[in-house]
Amino acid sequence: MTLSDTHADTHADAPTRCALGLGSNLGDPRANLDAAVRLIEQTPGTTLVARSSDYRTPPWGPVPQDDYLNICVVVDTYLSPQELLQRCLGVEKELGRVRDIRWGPRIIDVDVLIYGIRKVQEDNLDVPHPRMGDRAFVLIPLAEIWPDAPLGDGRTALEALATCPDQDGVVRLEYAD
Ligand code: PH2
Ligand code: MG
Ligand code: MG
Repeated sequence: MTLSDTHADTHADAPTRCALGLGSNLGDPRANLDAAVRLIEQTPGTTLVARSSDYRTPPWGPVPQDDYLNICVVVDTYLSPQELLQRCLGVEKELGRVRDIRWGPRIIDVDVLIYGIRKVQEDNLDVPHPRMGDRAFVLIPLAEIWPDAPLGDGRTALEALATCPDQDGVVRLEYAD
């Protein structure tokens, strides 16, 4: 056991590079994503390193619903994995998310995708996110800002894109303003 294993990450002497996946398909998705990124930026012990472009993505999963806007952000944080998760849930709550249908429409979803090279398997948190390697709505924005992101299965985000299905439906948005 190293010294750092004995301390909460909050007291680590170096921050951990993490990736978060954000999505919205209710209300004003662009405004929701912007508001979520602002809240993430304001998180104590956390620095925003990069934000991807916005992508319009077809809804994935069994629930018929509107297209999503998806982005990824990279942060360096002193928060522990659980603290980071709680912050993500707090951001969702602050923006008015109500949880009802699994995989259903949402004002905002903020998922912890990657926490350094750590594997975390707890009741409420599974990191690296076990399904990100085959979800174009996650991989495309992630590879844009962190191509070398470690997916936990030995592949980087960019490598996984080579075999990721459903990429055609994902459209990078360019705003006039
Ligand atoms: N999130 C889901 C279910 N389906 N589809 C897209 N395109 N983007 C998402 O973020 C998304 C989804 C549940 O988290
Ligand atoms: Mg979520
Ligand atoms: Mg999600």
